[in-house]
Amino acid sequence: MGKILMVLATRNKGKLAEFREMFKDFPVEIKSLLDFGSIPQAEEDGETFDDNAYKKASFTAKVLGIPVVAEDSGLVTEALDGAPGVYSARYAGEHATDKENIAKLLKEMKGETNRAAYFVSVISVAVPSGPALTYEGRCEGLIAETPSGENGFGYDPLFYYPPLKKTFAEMSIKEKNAVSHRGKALAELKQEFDKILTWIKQRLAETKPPCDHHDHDH
Ligand code: ITT
Repeated sequence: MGKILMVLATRNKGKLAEFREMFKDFPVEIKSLLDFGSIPQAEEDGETFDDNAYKKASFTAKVLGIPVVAEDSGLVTEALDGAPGVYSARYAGEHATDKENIAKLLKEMKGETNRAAYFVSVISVAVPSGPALTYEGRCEGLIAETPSGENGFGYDPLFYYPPLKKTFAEMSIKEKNAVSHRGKALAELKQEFDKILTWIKQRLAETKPPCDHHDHDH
């Protein structure tokens, strides 16, 4: 059987690698926006992860005219009233690097004894006509006092996961996927995969013009 194409509306290579690892035993080929050259970018101005995941997925599905998967994620800390939250990617400024974001978070957390935090991942599967399905995962941990580890991306060197006594940056992709916010959301997506494909087919059939039966009926 041929592979099913999954277009992931992301330019984040770390996310892409985690999606690919999760689906490596599935007949799925994952492409990202990095494979499409320059296409318009969705505005990520939502107040919630849900809003932004849906915006990215539905906008890109409309632009490309095919079903699209998008993910919005971020780090939520108790001590900073939820920051960096939906601003996680640009916490230290519009085009901030991971290093700059880490430095800013460490500065803001300086002297805080409450280091509790969690990561959230919301995955949205959208068709060009608008409807979407949503999956969510969370992972609780602590903000470390100093960065540790080389793997992963974003805030991984600062996110300490007590059950494994490691930061996310000290884990392999496989280890991280087994416990992370994204891994949990992806596990749900995988489990529901057949249902999602059926849902997509139904949505695509609904939006076809009523008399457009030429291809299959004759
Ligand atoms: P796309 O919108 O192109 O997918 P992005 O990096 O802008 O990429 P988001 O808007 O979802 O993605 O921002 C998520 C940010 O949250 C990300 O840039 C990291 O800073 C942080 N983040 C999310 N998941 C993470 C993870 O597993 N490990 C470390 N940091 C993470």
